[in-house]
Amino acid sequence: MYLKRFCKPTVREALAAVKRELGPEALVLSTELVAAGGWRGVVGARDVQITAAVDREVSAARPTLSSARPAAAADPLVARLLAAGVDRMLAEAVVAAIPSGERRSVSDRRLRDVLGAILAGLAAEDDAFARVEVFVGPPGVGKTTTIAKLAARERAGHGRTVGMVAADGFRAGAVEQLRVYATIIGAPFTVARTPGDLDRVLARGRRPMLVDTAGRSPDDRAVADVLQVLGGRRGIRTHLVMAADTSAASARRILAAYDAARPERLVITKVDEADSVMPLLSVVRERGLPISFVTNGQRVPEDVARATPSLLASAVLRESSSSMETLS
Ligand SMILES: Nc1nc2c(ncn2[C@@H]2O[C@H](COP(=O)(O)OP(=O)(O)OP(=O)(O)O)[C@@H](O)[C@H]2O)c(=O)[nH]1
Ligand SMILES: [Mg+2]
Repeated sequence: MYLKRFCKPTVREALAAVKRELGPEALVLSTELVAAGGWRGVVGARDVQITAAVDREVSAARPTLSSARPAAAADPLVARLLAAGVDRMLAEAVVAAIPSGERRSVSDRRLRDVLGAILAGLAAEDDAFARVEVFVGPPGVGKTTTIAKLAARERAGHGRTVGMVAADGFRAGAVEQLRVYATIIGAPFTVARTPGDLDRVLARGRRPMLVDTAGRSPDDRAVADVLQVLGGRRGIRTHLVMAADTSAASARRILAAYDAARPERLVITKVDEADSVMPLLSVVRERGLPISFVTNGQRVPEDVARATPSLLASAVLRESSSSMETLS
């Protein structure tokens, strides 16, 4: 057996290189995200590293890699799931759930269903908005855009109006962005410039309110004040927003940083831009934090959906997310 590693910016390119060099019968043994080489690595980019094998004589020019894990080759279905970007633990769980007699000819659809069933506990599947839904998270992950998508959908799809609240009054630009959306959508819009303001707004409103916060460190005094007001009220559901391509280490750091906000839900954004949501999902599985919404593009309001088991499975398997609208 001849083994070789391929490092490319995307899974697609890595698989193409495997095919080109080893031929179509090559077997993928493992897929991992590794730091990219050269300047891309310096700026934090990651490559996909695929270890593949082909059943032929080892030539002198192509030494065997001693570190490859032969166990994966033992089950072609595990290898197929690893190649699709699923992590090893999950891949093994999926395979264990499929009777051995069926494993040879299992369809993509069946794999997605089994994976969905395993991930089902992660889909929050809330059926309505809480009276106050707050969105917190690092800068630029898509908090404001997600709120706009949700408010616009509620208006267009159900004829219901939800209020939009900018709790980050200390940043003029961010407030204006939400105000413009609120005007277009026709949603009531309030700016809470101080924690006292926010307290009054939350006490007053009866319809569901979507509260936007600044993408700043939760250690920031102003953010901490906002979180304190929110933490003291009932009927509030806090969503931590993270981008789909967040690494496992960053996800752990962000979860720790936003612990004070007591997030009860996770929103995963920018699935369309991510090579893999697997590192983030692995951490979320450890924590058992239910996922409320998934976003997969910049379009308001189209590119958002409530997380369902099948949507999460599709995101892991990097299936076309065009099915998102029908799933929401
Ligand atoms: N490709 C893609 N882009 C997205 C998605 N969601 C949001 N964006 C883009 O990400 C950028 C930042 O979005 P915002 O909604 O302003 O992010 P934010 O978290 O409110 O940012 P701050 O308020 O600065 O912390 C915008 O250009 C959005 O269009 C998504 O699902 N996919
Ligand atoms: Mg914002």
